[in-house]
Amino acid sequence: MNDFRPLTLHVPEPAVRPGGTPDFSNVKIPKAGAVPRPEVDANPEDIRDLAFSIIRVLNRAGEAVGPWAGLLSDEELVEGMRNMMTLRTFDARMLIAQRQGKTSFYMQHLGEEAISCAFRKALLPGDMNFPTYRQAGLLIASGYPMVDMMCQVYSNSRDPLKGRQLPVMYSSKEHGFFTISGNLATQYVQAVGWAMASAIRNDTRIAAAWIGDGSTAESDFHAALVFASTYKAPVILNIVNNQWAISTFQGIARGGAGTFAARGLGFGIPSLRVDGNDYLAVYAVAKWAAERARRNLGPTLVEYVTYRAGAHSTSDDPSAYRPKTESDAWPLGDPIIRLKNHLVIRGVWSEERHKQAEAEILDSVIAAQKEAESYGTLHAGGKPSARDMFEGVYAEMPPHLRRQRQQAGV
Ligand SMILES: Cc1ncc(C[n+]2csc(CCOP(=O)(O)OP(=O)(O)O)c2C)c(N)n1
Ligand SMILES: [Mg+2]
Repeated sequence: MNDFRPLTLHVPEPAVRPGGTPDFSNVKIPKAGAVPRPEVDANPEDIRDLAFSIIRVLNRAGEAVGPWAGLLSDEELVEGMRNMMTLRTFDARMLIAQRQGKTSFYMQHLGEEAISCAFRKALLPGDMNFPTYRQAGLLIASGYPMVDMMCQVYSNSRDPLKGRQLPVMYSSKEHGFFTISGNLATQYVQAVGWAMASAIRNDTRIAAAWIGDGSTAESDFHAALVFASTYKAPVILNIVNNQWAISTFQGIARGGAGTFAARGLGFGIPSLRVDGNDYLAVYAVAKWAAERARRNLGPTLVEYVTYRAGAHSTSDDPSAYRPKTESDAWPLGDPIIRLKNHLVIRGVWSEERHKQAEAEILDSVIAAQKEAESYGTLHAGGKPSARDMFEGVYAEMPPHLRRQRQQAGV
């Protein structure tokens, strides 16, 4: 016998549940421009604070302020705006297509467009992303044909992946977009391995790993950080903290660390938090991290603070686990509206121009969709050939597969 009380576990709970008033008082937001910009070769010990703050460039008035501002030209920012608007329009059309039964599944980026679109600009040709399913902006911002993306979503006769992947799990070596795996976090170790291989070959190409807040709870995440830290691999370790992992709030995977960025500190990896809804801040931080990797200074961990405004996927109903108005209460706003306000202040955008761009983009997305649908959708028209499933795995087809192909008569 002893005097101890029975042990209990601590199970974190989200601040509010459906029916409650949204509460983001736990998200401490510094003023835009307030966080210093260290040299890329700063001693990691001296910049630990960056893991607990939020780097922001665009202020409430839409001005770009502080030491992380001033890196992009008017033309580049307008291009960024169009990329984000294209991604949002693409998402909206594919969501409807899923409801119409033209595809089985879709995942949208609503509210997170700035992250993948701005990050892509900081990379060079040959660099490789190891993305999750919520970074299609990497493809859009690199000029990957939208028709090919749609054909993948429809699993039709022109699907570049021949029906082998779940919709939205794209792959394009040429566009620096490694094949997406549905097994969360596996891409994190692969990214670090790819980066190490690049260094072993004395190449100059760098890698970018991507993961969601929830998936950082996977052991692959931690294994990747060990290798990246020990060998100073040329990799950018991105964590997209969109507050939710399907119905699980970020407090579960975050644990006691305070922030996701703080995870990097125990590995001696410079770790930054950035406003994920601020196109300029995302670009500035990505550029800083890319320079570190390219100058052989090693990995950088970046936490993008954002909010998943849409459902997790077309199979999810967020009203079951969070207040309906929560996304309106998100204090970092909407990335498209924020960049729009900034462009208006710079004198290179206007309400009319915005409406015109929306109409043009919608026209081009609809045109791409018409073309993609002419090659088939889930239940109608062309499909990948059954013969395709025997191709592309072995350099020379083994006899047992040849026999199976003959039996299938394809
Ligand atoms: C290893 C593994 N476990 C669970 C799942 C099921 N699953 C798919 S997405 C997801 C949530 C991931 O949340 P997060 O990492 O925050 O990314 P987000 O969807 O918010 O972008 C889960 C649990 C899976 N695909 N793989
Ligand atoms: Mg998440």
